[in-house]
Amino acid sequence: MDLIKEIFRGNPRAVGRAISLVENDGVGARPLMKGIFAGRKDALVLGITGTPGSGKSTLADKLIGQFRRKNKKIGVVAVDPSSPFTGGAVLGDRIRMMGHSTDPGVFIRSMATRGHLGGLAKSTGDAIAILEAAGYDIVLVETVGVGQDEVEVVKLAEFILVVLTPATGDEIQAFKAGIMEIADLFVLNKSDLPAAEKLEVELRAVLDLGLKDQPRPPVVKTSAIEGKGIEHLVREIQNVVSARSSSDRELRRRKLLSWMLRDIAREKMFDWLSRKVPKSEFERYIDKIANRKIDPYSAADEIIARLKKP
Ligand SMILES: Nc1nc2c(ncn2[C@@H]2O[C@H](COP(=O)(O)OP(=O)(O)OP(=O)(O)O)[C@@H](O)[C@H]2O)c(=O)[nH]1
Ligand SMILES: [Mg+2]
Repeated sequence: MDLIKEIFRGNPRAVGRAISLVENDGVGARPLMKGIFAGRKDALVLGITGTPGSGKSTLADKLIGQFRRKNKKIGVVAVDPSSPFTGGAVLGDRIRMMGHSTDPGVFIRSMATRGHLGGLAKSTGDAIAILEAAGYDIVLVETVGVGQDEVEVVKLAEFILVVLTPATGDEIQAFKAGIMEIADLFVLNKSDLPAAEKLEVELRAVLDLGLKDQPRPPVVKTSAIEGKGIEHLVREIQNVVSARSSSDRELRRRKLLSWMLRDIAREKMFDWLSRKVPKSEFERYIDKIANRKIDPYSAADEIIARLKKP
């Protein structure tokens, strides 16, 4: 089948095949993405991040339900950075959103790291673009917010929800670095648990300290498992999004695209480098570094200098 044409027609099988192709960086992946970008529409891309087990998938499931009531088509990309060994988490994500698996307005896909570092962000970015091309109005990206890689992935979203729960105590401390700054909204999930009030007080205190001169992102309490607070959450998301001026949105888009371009360029440079510099040369440098004959920075400079020579 003509994959690009079928994607633009919204054929979910074509979408699935295209995502597999970019995930494996298979033959045809690059021309495919060129075709996709040429006619892409913009969806609202929502990132959901938070510690393992904070209820991201349960929340995504409830958000899907809410958006479907508004007749929006939803694509979900659940990213599992820790694979290939933890099929369990991905399976859990799938099961938790199973209620929507037969709905043609919903497309759910999990993705795992196959290749090198950074590859995940690239293939997730491609998957988002494919879903946008297929006409999904909203794309949810679920990722565990722990490592740098995951932060990179969630930055692909134009609106980031950070999920906290009272179940894990030092979460707020951990989140202060990195994730805190990129949150557009905080979800206090599992608010049915006793320590929810305490967490809210702590979070607001941290936000007051950390974000002195900036507007505080909204904090919304939910109990995803009971479906509580979801309507409020959707309203808050819409409030923040619609309060953004079109120039704000444009700026954000450009930031994402420039970040994506850099990522692709970096990857291509690295491919090129790996082809130009034989493995044996790398090995020789590694020996020298190990024997303290040279430091890695100077070694990298030497390799680059050699490549620059005509
Ligand atoms: N008490 C309570 N439990 C919840 C709530 N939301 C989710 N859970 C439970 O928390 C567990 C983890 O939920 P998931 O939705 O899989 O969490 P997740 O963040 O997607 O987990 P990973 O993808 O593995 O990181 C499940 O047992 C859920 O039933 C909630 O609002 N209250
Ligand atoms: Mg999950």
